[in-house]
Amino acid sequence: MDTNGSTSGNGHETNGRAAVAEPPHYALLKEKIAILKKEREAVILAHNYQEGAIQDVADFVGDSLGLARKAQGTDAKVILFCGVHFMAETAAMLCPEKTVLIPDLAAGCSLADMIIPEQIRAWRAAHPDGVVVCYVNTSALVKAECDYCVTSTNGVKVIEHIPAEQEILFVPDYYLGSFLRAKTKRNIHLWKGYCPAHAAILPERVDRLREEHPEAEFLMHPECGCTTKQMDLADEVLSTDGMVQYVKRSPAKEFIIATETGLLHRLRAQHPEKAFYPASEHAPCHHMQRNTLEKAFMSLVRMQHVVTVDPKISERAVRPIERMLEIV
Ligand code: CIZ
Repeated sequence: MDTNGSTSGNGHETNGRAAVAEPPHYALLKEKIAILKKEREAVILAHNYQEGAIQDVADFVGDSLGLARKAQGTDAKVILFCGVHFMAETAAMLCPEKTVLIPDLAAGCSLADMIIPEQIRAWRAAHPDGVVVCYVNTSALVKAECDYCVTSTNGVKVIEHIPAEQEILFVPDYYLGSFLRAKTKRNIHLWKGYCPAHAAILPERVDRLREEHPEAEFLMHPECGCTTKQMDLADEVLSTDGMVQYVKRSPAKEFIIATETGLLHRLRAQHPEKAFYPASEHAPCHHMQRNTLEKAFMSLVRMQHVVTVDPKISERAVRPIERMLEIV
């Protein structure tokens, strides 16, 4: 497998956690997926939060921005998108000529569900001069109402690109929005959405881990809610790909990672000599976990589940995404 997002995990990582063996049938399933992928002329894109076995069969593992770029750049006919629905929608909008599949159609996003188009229209009406900036964790229907899209990797750059005097309405993640407001010192109004997986990361456990591993660097995702008071204590506040890049550069040997636990697979596979401690054992995203290796296999067998976006919605929803891609 690739690359920048490459992993070579075997399900036996020990750096920072007990070894967990993969089910015995996974080896055969991985071989079958590799054969089917060729037959279907497919590429497999997997988000950093996907389970390790899916990351292992992927051609590219990354964050939503990296995956969107890979989707745009591939000449494969089929994209098996192992992530959640809004990410597959983005790939479908950027590559309307390709078939985009998702292993489980119910792999959604609780954060994205915290705002609907009518609420954006009402908020805009109350702030007629406001520019609406959405986090990538939003449905195509919501993106169609927005001016700019951001990811946690590029949020600061995109906000800084917007004229300084402009009032900004940020949806849906309150904590990422607070982080961007603190970083850019801009006039940003915040929607009060949050990610339940990141909300499950409790400051008490972070405090305990920091005591147990005083040499460890503490890397925190900006979606973390309860740990917001610890932002000042974090060595870095970073997106998932930001964490991957940071760990590569850092001489530290131990890290406390405050984000969805799927990222640990990639970090451990890339740095078997370093130890990674999850800031919460309870931070898997249940939507991400709906995709399994079996379902990825069945997706390629049955060419299911095809993700499409109504062209009238897509025409509007793709604009904030393209604006973002032009800036970063
Ligand atoms: O942009 C993404 O992929 C998300 C949702 C998180 C991150 O930090 O990578």
